Formats: sequence, structure tokens, C-alpha cells
Amino acid sequence: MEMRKKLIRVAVALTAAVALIGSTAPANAAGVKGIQGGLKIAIMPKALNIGYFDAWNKGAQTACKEIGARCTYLGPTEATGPAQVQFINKIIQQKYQVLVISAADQNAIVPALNAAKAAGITIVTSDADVAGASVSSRVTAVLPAESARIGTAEIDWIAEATGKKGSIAVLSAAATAANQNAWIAAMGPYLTKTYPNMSWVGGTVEKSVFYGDDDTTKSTAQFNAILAQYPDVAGIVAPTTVGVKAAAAEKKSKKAAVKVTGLGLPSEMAPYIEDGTVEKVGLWNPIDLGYVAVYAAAYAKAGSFKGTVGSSFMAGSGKSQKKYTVTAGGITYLGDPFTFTKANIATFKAIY
Ligand code: RAM
Repeated sequence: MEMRKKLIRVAVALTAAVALIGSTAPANAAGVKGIQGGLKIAIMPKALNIGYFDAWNKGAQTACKEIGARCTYLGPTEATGPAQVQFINKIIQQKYQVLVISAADQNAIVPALNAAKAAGITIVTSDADVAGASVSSRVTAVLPAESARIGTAEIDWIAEATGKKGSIAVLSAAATAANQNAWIAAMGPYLTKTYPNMSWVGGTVEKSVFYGDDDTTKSTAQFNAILAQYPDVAGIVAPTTVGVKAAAAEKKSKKAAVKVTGLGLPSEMAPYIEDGTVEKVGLWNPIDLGYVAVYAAAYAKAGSFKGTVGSSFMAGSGKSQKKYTVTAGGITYLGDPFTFTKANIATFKAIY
């Protein structure tokens, strides 16, 4: 049964990837009914030079081609709110019409987003949202899956790796990121309830989180800090593609016994999965996430999609259209994450 589910997931991922590739094919400038052509759109990651966001942007650019928009991928080189604010201010000055953004800081960017909104810019967050109290600054948040599903899945992976025993720590991204924090919040109670022989290195989940800020050097240092502070740590969960890759690389070079899992980009994690450094990681398809976010934003710009709970929009053109509906909190979900092991990594690493 489990195997069957996995196979179905792989098949779905492949179909999605093929659908995306197929829809980029027409060489002549596209256009989608109900969307104004020539929109000036900014696609802003938490930070540049992160493989995950390159994939996210790839999906966004595909959608941009289909709708005939002019899309620019821009943002800071460090994943912080203040660094993003400078770029939000720039896109206001440069009269962009739409902003698709992954919030590096759920609070610090909100005043700048509100200024952008007041200047007529339509905003959709994607990947990482603003804080619950500030959701009126964006139309919708296009997120991968419900936070609890992502957080608890990661706990299952680390439990599988450690044989359901021992103490664990979290190697996160930035302390200000809404996405990582929501996943981590779901991990605490789930571990206690589901794995009685497992515990947190610091006693509680809150006291067991180390922040690598989506920076490879900092993440590597934090991995070593965990090992230095808790030499008996059985497992490290890294809910960030940058963190889990740094942890895998450092585990390998130090020949550390600690088990590592988290949210990894298959193309980056493949060497560590193939050589057995890491047994399993998981992730959704960031290409799809960026693709869907651009459609949400473009229909919002047109006024036909308002982002209210229960409202919906179609992502895609021609036959490959798919409907997405807004749920509580103004959030649009993509779907459950996939998992990657030696058995399927070769297939996934070729996609993203
Ligand atoms: C990093 C970023 C991103 C997150 C992934 C899993 O690339 O922090 O926001 O969604 O990891």
C-alpha cells in the first residue's frame, strides 16, 4: 500500500513536470484569457543564489511566458526582512504592477508591502507568508501544504532514521520566517504524542532549534554547534533546503553518526542519498509553487480573483489548467510533499 502511494506520487510529479515543460513549448508570445498582457511582475525570493528559489523562479517564468508578462527575478543575497525591504522599495519606484514574494521575515517587510499595495501593486506571497495579523497586505499566500503535515512528516522521517529513539534538534533557516516556524510548531506536540522514546535535546522543541539563516556557512557552523553542545544527539531535522544540504555535507566530512533529514531539493541532495549519508528527505515541487503563484497574482491584478476564502482561480493555459481554491487564512495550498530515497532520487533529481 505504502509503495503504491509512493508510485502514484511519483507519477503525479512526473505528469506535473511534463505538463509544465509542455506548456512552455509554444514559441510565439502567449496570452491567457482574462489576464492583461505585458504585466510587469517582480519575483522576489527570500534570497538569491538558493537552488530551491531558482526552481521556484523557473516555474514563475514559465507562467510569465504563458500569460505574456515581463517578469524579473530580483532580491537580496541574504535572507532577511530589512534586505528584502530595500528591493520592495525599488519595485515601487520602478512601477512594477505585481509582486510575488517569499517573505524572509513575516513582520519586517509588512510596512513596505503595505506601501507597495497603496502604490497599486498586487501582492501574492508564495512559499513563506506574512504574519497572521498582516494578511491583508497580500491577496493570497500560495503555500505547499498545511504546516502541520509538513512538520509531522519530518518527524516521521527522523524517527524512521533513528529507530524511533534518542534526542533530536532542529537546524532551521531564519528565526523570522513564518514557514519554518509553523512547521517547527507542529513538530513539538507530534513528537511527544507519537514517539515516546524520543525527546528534544533542549527539553522542548523551542529550546532545540538552531538557526542557519538559509546561509551555507552559518548552517554548517550551527550543525557543528549542535554536535558540540549535545554530543549524544541522535538526529537533526533541517526544514530548509540550504540547512539540510549543509548538514549532509558536514555529516559526511566529519563522519558524524547523527542522522539527518528535512526538506531537501532532490538535485542537491542526490549525492548524499545515493551514497547513504542521508536515507530520506522530502519536498514539494517548487517549480509548481512559483507557477501557481504567478497565475494567482495575475488574476488578482485583473480583479477576477479576490483571494477571499472559498474563491478560486485556474493555473495554467489550454488543457493543462488546474483549479486552486483559497482556504482559511487566505491560503492556497499546492499539495503534500514527496519523499526521496535511493529508490526514486534518480527520477526526481532530473526534475528539480
Ligand atoms: C529554503 C527556504 C524556503 C523553504 C525551503 C524548504 O529553500 O527557507 O523558504 O521553503 O528551504
